[in-house]
Amino acid sequence: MKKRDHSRFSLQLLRINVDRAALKGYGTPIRERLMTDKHKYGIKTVAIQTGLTQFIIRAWERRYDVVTPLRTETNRRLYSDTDISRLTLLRLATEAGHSIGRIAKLPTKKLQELIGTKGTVAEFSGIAKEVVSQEASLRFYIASCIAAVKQFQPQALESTLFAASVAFSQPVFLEKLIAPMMQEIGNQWRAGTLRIAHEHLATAVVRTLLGNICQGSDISASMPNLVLATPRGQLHEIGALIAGTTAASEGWQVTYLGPNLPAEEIVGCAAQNEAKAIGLSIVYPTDDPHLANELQKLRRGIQEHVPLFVGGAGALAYDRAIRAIGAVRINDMPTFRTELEALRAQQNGSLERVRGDKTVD
Ligand code: B12
Repeated sequence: MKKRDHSRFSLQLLRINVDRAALKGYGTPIRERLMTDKHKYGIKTVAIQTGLTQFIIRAWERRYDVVTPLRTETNRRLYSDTDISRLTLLRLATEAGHSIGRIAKLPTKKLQELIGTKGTVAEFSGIAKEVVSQEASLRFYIASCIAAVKQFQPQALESTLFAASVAFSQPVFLEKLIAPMMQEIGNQWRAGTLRIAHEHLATAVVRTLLGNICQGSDISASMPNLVLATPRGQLHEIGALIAGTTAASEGWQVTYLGPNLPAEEIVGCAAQNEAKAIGLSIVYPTDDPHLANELQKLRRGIQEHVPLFVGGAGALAYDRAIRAIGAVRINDMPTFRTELEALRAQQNGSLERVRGDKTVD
């Protein structure tokens, strides 16, 4: 059974690339650009890669001359990697609140500064190079996401997250972008700079995106099943979804049940699915007197050999109850990945042994 590529769910690799011509300023003559920069993308592809609509791209070209695509004999527009980079930067800058009219003519470097991605520009002899460090890039994606949330723009949040899911590996996307972004939203909510409505909008978009990734991927009957939920009384589910997405990329078939599930429901699903493991997320509250009892019910209901993993910011508070039922408390995603991998290897091993025995028979 193959593990999935961490960037498997990406439709196309969107990278913030720039060529030497772009670094010198965008106004390089067309003939020179032709020699250095291949114009090979139609407007549909550019729209997917930049997160802009075709309508906006045409309007920005017409009104602000933001890029100058070449034309085929049949008058179709053809864009280059540099055009895609520039349009992406313009989108992020406008989503961060800058007016397109004011920034349309800025050179690429200035645009990067504007959205906080001023990194060391790697100068190589090739054409397309990554221009921003991963950290800087993550910062601007998080900033753009929060800007979209502040403006109540779910589509902008969705397309920025989509672009980020393409730009980074899955562990980086989940743990260095989604998790800190949600934490930042929580901090701003507590500080009063974001409203509950902002947090709800962000949660809805993130929930749909992660839900689609973790449930919508190639499901094969041979993949072991992991049932994931949050126990009764626990309403925070993004951590569980991050764990589910991680498990899916490790080759598990994930059945995500959502938040606030009574133990008997988790047990029923695990039995029907012949689950090979169960994952729970605990965040808040951290002093629920009923939770230990829920955990015990769960342990009693599932088969002895099925491991139970418990993660989440609030799990430590229930450490005793977790130990008492022989569950494994997980502190970080790399550990979860290692545990899942070991479990799968162990199960593959016993399968091989069973097959071996049958051959002897
Ligand atoms: C979104 C949100 C909500 C949403 C949740 C919606 C949903 N469908 O999930 C709603 C609106 C319901 C909500 C409600 C409340 N919330 Co709230 N919420 C948040 C917020 C902003 C994001 C939560 C989140 O997604 N975090 C990001 C995830 C990625 O972090 P995580 O869960 O810890 O997961 C990480 C790891 O722990 C691990 N992990 C998690 N689970 C699992 C499972 C397994 C198996 C594994 C291996 C790993 C793992 O993976 C993740 C990546 O590293 C947080 C802010 C924050 N700092 O988290 C506040 C926060 C958790 N909420 C808080 C509070 C106070 C509340 C309310 C009491 C507010 C109120 N006054 O009503 C209620 C409580 C409701 C209830 N009865 O439980 C506080 C909790 C403080 C505390 N611990 O004491 C926080 C921290 C906000 C804050 N800064 O004050 N909230």
